Amino acid sequence: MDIEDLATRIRAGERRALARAITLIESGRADHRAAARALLDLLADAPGQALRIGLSGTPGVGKSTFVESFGMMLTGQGHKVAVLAVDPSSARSGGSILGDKTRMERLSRDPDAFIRPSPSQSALGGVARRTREAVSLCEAAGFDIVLIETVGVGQSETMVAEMTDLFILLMAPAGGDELQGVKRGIMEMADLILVNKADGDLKPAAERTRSDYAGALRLLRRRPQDPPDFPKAICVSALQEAGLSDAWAEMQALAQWRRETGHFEARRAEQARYWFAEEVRRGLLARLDHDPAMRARMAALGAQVAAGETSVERATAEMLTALGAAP
Ligand SMILES: Nc1nc2c(ncn2[C@@H]2O[C@H](COP(=O)(O)OP(=O)(O)O)[C@@H](O)[C@H]2O)c(=O)[nH]1
Ligand SMILES: [Mg+2]
Repeated sequence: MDIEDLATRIRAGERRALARAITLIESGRADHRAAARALLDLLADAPGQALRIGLSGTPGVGKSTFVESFGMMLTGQGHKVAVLAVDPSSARSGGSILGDKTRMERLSRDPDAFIRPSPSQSALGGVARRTREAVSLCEAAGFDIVLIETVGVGQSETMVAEMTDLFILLMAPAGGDELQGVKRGIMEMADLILVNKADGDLKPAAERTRSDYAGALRLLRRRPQDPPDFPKAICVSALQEAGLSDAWAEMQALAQWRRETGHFEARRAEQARYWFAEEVRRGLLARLDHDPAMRARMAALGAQVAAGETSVERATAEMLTALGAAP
């Protein structure tokens, strides 16, 4: 594979080259990893950083429908939009990707959009690395808006929030006057809550839900990275394409305020520090799990500890020394 040629074609904005490069970074093969690193290195100085937007919400809330209509609105305004999906459950429910493709039919045919479904991979750490690398590739290819869609399960939201500039939570209208069982941590991460399906019979419920969340957000928190009138909750209808330009105006206003106050760059710097530390931890653990010599040593020391031939403490010190991480 000619990595230089691939890099050139990505810089030229070729979507097929971009898709191939993402397949390369998704591969676990050692030679592919080396090629992926070389590619990312070649593209490291590529101009143009995108606004990175995370989008989360439980299955069925309308994420794919929203991405389709929101994405179409943005490309209509001259933006180039990349959509990446993070779905830790997709290994099990392969069907969700098919569903997404049909719901994003217009966007997937739009020459100014690029859609990449979630790789069916299990370990969240691996997904995190691949998604971050995919974001870099999309930016190198000239996409100025990167949407990362994730389902509201497990740690995937935290992971997506740690790699985006804005984190949007999509909600459905609640049936009664009760707040939906949203985890507090997610409410604390959200920069903007969009209550979707504010149309037809659901409209009054959506408005009630919106006002409940707006109240809850005000009570819940005050963060330094928010302007005085944030966090906000607004109503949208992805299906009827209503409220989308309002939602975009709020996102832009928030990003602009953060840029002017230094919070935008500070957050990116903090994220870089976070992922650096994560990757080092991951690398150490990977060595423990995959390096045959280390595994053999682990097994041998484990057997000695079990047989009472050495103490837990002594075996631990020996193992950590072997890993180059002497206690
Ligand atoms: N009434 C209404 N239905 C919607 C809206 N957005 C999505 N839906 C419907 O909700 C269902 C789930 O949508 P989907 O985009 O697949 O949700 P996802 O699982 O979060 O990606 C589909 O039947 C959509 O047609 C909306 O704004 N209004
Ligand atoms: Mg979906």
